[in-house]
Amino acid sequence: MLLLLLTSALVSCIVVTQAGAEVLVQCPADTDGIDTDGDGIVDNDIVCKHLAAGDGFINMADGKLQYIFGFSDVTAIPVADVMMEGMVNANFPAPTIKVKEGQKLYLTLTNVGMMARPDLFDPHTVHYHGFPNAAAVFDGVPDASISINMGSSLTYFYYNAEPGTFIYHCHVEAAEHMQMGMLGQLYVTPRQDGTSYADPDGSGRTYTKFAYNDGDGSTGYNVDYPIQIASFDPDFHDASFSVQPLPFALMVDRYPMLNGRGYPDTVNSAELMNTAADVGWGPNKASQKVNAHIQAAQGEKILLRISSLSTTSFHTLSALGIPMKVVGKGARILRGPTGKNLYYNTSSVDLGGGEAADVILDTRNVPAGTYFLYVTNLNHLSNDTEDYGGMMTTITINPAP
Ligand SMILES: [Cu+2]
Repeated sequence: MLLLLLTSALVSCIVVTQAGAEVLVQCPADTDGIDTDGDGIVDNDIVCKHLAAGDGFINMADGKLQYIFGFSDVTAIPVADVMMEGMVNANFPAPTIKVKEGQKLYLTLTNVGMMARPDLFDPHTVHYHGFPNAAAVFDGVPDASISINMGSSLTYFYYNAEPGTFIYHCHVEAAEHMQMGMLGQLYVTPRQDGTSYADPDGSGRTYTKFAYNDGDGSTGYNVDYPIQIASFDPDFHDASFSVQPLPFALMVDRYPMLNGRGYPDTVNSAELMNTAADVGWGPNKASQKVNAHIQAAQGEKILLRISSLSTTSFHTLSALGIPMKVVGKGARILRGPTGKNLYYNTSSVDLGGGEAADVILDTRNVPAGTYFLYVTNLNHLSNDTEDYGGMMTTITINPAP
C-alpha cells in the first residue's frame, strides 16, 4: 500500500513537471546597488540573452544544403512566440555572445525541438567552455548538471569574472550535437577597456581596447574579429536528416569552415540565406550571419579571437605576410606565475578542438593590400570536391587614412 502511494505520488510529480514545462525567461533588474563591471554605474551590470536550441539548415559554399542542430537568438521575441520563431531556425555558428568583465549574464535556453526529426526527444544544454564555474548545475555537462527538454527553458547564470576568448556549445551527446552544429563564440572584454595606454613598442600609437588586463597596453588593438574553426561531415548530417544510423567511427569532415562558411563565402559580408524550401522546410532563412572578412587600416592592430570546436581534427592557421603575435591561450593572458611575459611571434597557430588563442596582427610595417588567413592542412582548402575553398578568408589592409 505504501509502495502504491509512493508510486502514485511519483507519477503525479512527473505529470505536474511535464505539464509545467514552458518557455520561461528569468531576467531580474540590477538592484544590488553594487557596480560589478567597473563603469561607475550600479544598476546596469545584468545582461540577458535568450537562445532557442533546435534544428535548421545551412548551405555550404558549393551550394549543398546541410541539415544541422543549432541555436538561434530569440532575445527580442515575446515569450509566447519563441517556440514558433525558434523552430527550424538554427544558425551556424551559434549567435556570438559578447559581454564585459564583471557583467552578470542571465542566459536563457529554450529547447524548441528538432522539427525535422520528430522521432528525437533530445535535450540540449549550454556549456560555457573554459568558464570557471562555481555551480555544476550551470555547467551543461549532462552527467553533473541538468539538460533542457523540449518545450522547456532554463536560465543559466554566469558572473563573468575573467576576460578572455571562450567558446560555448551544447554538451548533450556532445560528439553528435557538436558535429551537427551547436557551436558558438563567446568572449569577455576586460575591465581595462576604456582606459588609454601607449603601445609599449614606442611607435606612438595608443589603444583604448585590450584583449586582457595587461597593465601595460601590450594587448591593445584597434579592431577585433572572432574566428571560429569548425567543420562538417556531410555524410553524418545526411544520415541524421534521413534517420539513418550515424557514422561516428567514419566521421571525416569535408566542409572545413571559418565562422560557419567555406571560402569564398567567408568574405561575403551579407547574411547568407539557406535554401530549406527546396526540401520542404521553408521558408528560407538567414542562417549564416557571421562572415570572416578581416579589415583594418594600415598601421592598426587586429585582434583575432580564434577558437576551434572541430570534432575531428587539429588545425593550423597561418597569415601570410603579416606577423602574428600570440598573447593569450585558453582564455588566459600568456604570462607566467611571476608575471613574466610569454607572448611569442609566429607565422602560424595550432588549435585542437576546445582550444582558443588570442592573436594580434600588427599591420604597422605591412603594405596595404589583400592577404590570406588560411589553414595549412591543405586538404581543408576545399568545399568537399570543389578546390580553392574551405578554411580560408582574406585580410584587407586599407591605406592609412
Ligand atoms: Cu544539443
